[in-house]
Amino acid sequence: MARFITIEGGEGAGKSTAQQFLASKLISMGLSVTLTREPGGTPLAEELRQTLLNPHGEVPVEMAELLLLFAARAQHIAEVIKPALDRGEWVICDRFTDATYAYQGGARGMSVEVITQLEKMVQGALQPHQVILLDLPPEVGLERARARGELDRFEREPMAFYERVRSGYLGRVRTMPDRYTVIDASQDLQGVEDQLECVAQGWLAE
Ligand code: T5A
Repeated sequence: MARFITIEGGEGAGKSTAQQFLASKLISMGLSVTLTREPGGTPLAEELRQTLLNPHGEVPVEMAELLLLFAARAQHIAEVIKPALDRGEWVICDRFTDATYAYQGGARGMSVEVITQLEKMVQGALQPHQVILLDLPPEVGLERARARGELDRFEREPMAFYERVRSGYLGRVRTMPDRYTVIDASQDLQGVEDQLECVAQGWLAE
């Protein structure tokens, strides 16, 4: 049965690494898996990603940033996510709308009601079956991100911004606990992967 799984967390939390690990586990169990990411996932959405993450270009105003994220999402859902789910595949997406609530809602302070309206317009009934939240203190994740080279536009905010992102995610976990699996991402990679393996085994046992 098709499943839509999203992986969330702050900068450098280990989302891409976790995505690859989960995919290898699911594929070894005989499942078809589509890996994708947000913003991005289609040629047009990847162009919008470049615009959004560019640290040197014109800075989008908050509403433009929000609308560009949902424009990319609309394209991504129509071209990649829904077709893969319709084919019966598992879709593992590196970030989705929970990131919008955490970054644009929690950290930028944009209206949650506006985000919810856009979510309904763009997604209809589509929601992740499960969200994996890789939680860690922002300074740990930023250190990992910095070790990789030039920082994108979202990686140049003051520390308070990332604290609000983290609180935004954890606030959503408190209100919708069944939606999330929270993993302590500050532990070493082996520890994270052991927990992810348990999560994958649990899905397959359902
Ligand atoms: N955004 C996105 C919004 O504001 N709103 C939205 O709606 C959406 C969808 C996208 C940016 O867009 C913003 C948020 C983001 O800032 P991104 O590339 O998706 O950017 O996000 P980043 O967090 O910048 O992604 P990164 O690639 O930097 O981080 P990952 O994927 O979380 O981390 P990963 O797996 O690449 O790992 C980073 C490094 O840490 C190591 C890895 O080997 C790698 O070197 N690592 C570990 N080291 C030690 N212990 C562990 N447990 C480790 N796990 C990984």
